[in-house]
Formats: sequence, C-alpha cells, structure tokens
Amino acid sequence: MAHKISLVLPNIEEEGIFRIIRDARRLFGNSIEIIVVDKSSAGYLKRLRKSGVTIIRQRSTGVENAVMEGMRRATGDILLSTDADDTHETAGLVKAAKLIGSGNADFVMGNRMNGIQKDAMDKYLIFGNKTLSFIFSVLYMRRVHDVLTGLFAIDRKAFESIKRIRPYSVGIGFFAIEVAKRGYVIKEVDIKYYVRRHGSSKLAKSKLLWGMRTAWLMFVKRFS
Ligand SMILES: Nc1nc2c(ncn2[C@@H]2O[C@H](COP(=O)(O)OP(=O)(O)OP(=O)(O)O)[C@@H](O)[C@H]2O)c(=O)[nH]1
Ligand SMILES: [Mg+2]
Repeated sequence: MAHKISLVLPNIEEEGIFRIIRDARRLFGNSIEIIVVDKSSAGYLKRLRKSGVTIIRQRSTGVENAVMEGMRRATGDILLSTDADDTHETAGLVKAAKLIGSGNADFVMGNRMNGIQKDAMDKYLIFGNKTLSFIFSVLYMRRVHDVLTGLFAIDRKAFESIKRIRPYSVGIGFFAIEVAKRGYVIKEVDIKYYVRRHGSSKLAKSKLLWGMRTAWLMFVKRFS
C-alpha cells in the first residue's frame, strides 16, 4: 500500500497488545507507525517499551481522549485504531485501510455483528449495541450496525476536520458522530470478535447506564 499508515492503540495493561503489534507489523510492514496511548503501571510499561512503539502517557481520562491524543500525534495519511485487548480481528484493519485508500470511504468501522465468536459478547450487550446502532442510523441517516466497535479507520482529511473537538464519552461513536455531521462517507467492514483472554474490562462498570448516556449524547449532538 502506497499510503503511510498510523495505528493508535488505547491501552491499560493489556496483554493482548503484544500480539496486535506483531500482527500489525506483519500485515502492514515494519514501517507502520504504532502509537500506544497508555495508562499502565511502571512494570508493564517497561515491557511495552521493548516493543519499539511510540508511547504516550495519557493524563486525561477515557478511551476517546486516548485515541484522539494518539491520532493528533500520528503522521500517517490513513489513521487506524483498535482496542488493545486483542478481541477485534486485527486483519480487519487491512480491509478498513484499503477502503479508505480506494477513496470510497472517509471513515470505516469494523462491524463485529456477523462475526461474534462463541461467548465473546453477552446477549444483552448484543441487544444494546444493535439498539444504539439503530438510533445512530436514524439520527445521522447512515446505516451502521456496530456503533460500539473498537476498530476503525479514518482518512487524514476527515480527521483534520475534527481533531480540535474535545471528545465526549461515547466510545468510538464520538468519531462516527463528528464525521457524520460533516457529511463524510461512512462504511463498514465485517470483522471477527473474539473472547477477551486476559484481564478484565477497563470501561464503565455499568454498561446499561453507559448505554443510556450514549443514546442521550447521540441525540444531543445531532441537534447541537
Ligand atoms: N489509554 C486508555 N485506554 C483505555 C481507557 N479505557 C479503556 N481503555 C482501553 O480501551 C480498550 C477498550 O476497553 P475494554 O476494557 O476492552 O472495553 P470493552 O471492550 O467494553 O470491555 P470487554 O468486553 O471486557 O473487553 C482496551 O484496549 C482498554 O485497555 C482509558 O481511559 N485510557
Ligand atoms: Mg474489550
């Protein structure tokens, strides 16, 4: 691929990140820029440093801020991000980057809904995600099936238009909302979603409350 690629990984002590870094270099070549926006302990950080990635220590809170800070630092023409817990199929980043590179999309989301592996996502989370995706689709007039995905790609030009916005807490939905508001083309690629093998969730304790807040913010941002 002729484009320069940057990959941003939001990370709190994820063991899965080491495999993602290896896979990303295999898939895109060693010239890929990998930026980890990190909130881990000193011991873990020592191990991460050995992998040769760029590390930003995050002082703000939240995964949206982490991804935003990493992308502001990134120098690629195509910017990628995925959760660092190795649950999202890393090869999906290639499909997403190709779609951006072809000029047919400005923002590509990894849709997990057709590739959920056994026990990878609770039934009520699937329901919640489908509901929020439907709400997003109606409000922003673009069909999206997995608005809570952790894997996406964005074109440099689209990113430049939103990079000064202060992220609000709706996960990757923040990026989807802001690019949709500016009329950019959003597409999806199907990816597999695997069981989390190490550690536990770093996001909100109550996913129900978080989901309700997300729906509310999607609504508010649509009309602001
Ligand atoms: N830098 C940074 N990373 C974060 C923060 N919150 C979550 N993450 C990372 O963001 C990604 C998504 O968080 P997860 O804990 O996997 O959230 P989740 O997928 O809803 O939860 P699980 O289903 O249990 O995996 C992971 O790579 C986390 O390590 C944060 O505040 N700062
Ligand atoms: Mg996860």
